[in-house]
Amino acid sequence: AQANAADSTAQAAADRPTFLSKPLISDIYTADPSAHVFNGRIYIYPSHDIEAGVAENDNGDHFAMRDYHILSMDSVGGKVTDHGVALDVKNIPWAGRQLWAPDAAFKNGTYYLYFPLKDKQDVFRIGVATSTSPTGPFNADSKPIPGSFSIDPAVFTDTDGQSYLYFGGIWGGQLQRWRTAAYDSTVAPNQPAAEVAVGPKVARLSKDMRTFAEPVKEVRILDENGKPLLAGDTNRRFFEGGWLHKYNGKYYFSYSTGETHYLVYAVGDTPYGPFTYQGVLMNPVQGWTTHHSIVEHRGKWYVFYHDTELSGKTHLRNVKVTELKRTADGRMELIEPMTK
Ligand code: FUB
Repeated sequence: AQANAADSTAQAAADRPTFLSKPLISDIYTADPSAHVFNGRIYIYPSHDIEAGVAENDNGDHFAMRDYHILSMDSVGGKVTDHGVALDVKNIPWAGRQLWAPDAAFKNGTYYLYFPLKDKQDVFRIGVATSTSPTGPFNADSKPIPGSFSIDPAVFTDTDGQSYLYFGGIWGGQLQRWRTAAYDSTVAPNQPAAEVAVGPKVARLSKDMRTFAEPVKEVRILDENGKPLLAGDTNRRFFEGGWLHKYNGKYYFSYSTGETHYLVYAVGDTPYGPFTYQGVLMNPVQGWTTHHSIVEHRGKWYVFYHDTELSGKTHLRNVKVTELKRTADGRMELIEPMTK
């Protein structure tokens, strides 16, 4: 019996995954890390996961987050500082529930925090809050951004100073319910496989960074033949968590494929696309979701992402970072986040 117990302990140890990177902090759960470099320092704008006691379902009700903490570090590998509560749902006038993945931007002396939140009608909208400090505290505008909907805002500021807000996520993120200008809660989460997949959205931001300067546009993601990706192409089509960065004059749009668990990317010639699918950037992590950002710091590029190493639970995640490497022609090298 003793030999059997030793065998099964050894087997359990052998079955445990080996992770590529360590959690950046372990005293709170964090996810969806949007990283930016402001004044030479790395700031991370993550979700703050909590055990809210809400049963798990396909709508993501168990992701019942209530505030944001901002993290910062001087450099990757350096000490990570948790700056405490930067924005609490109780201080957002239009709040219903669920503070999901945020992002941030800086313009003309002000820091802008963009956040998805369900309004009092249980419809996801995107709000904005401002601060004079990258770590807050942030003051939320009294209403969401007019015309905004769904989740996962990501701001990209181009070299000409124009800023764009990318957003959207299907299933619990409600993007599929906006096939027309009117919200329709009866639309099924999964589209018929042969339809063109619902795409993420983009709008240029006004100078005030609080409103859209133009009607919201669909971001088109094409295959190698110039055809739009189809809904049934679940290994490649957009699910949620879009991120835009520029490298060598090209625009890289990366995102999560959701239930197939990949981070993938597509490349285009303008911030609006169209973007042509290129391949997988990161293989599946431990946990159902992964959500990432890509940022350059001191001449190296990094991918911030999350998994569930600390908790083993889908809704209690921890943020991580790893270096992004590219081939000479600008392709991203595949990241393997764990060995099993
Ligand atoms: O954190 C809640 C949701 O999970 C995010 O908005 C998605 O991107 C996924 O990471």
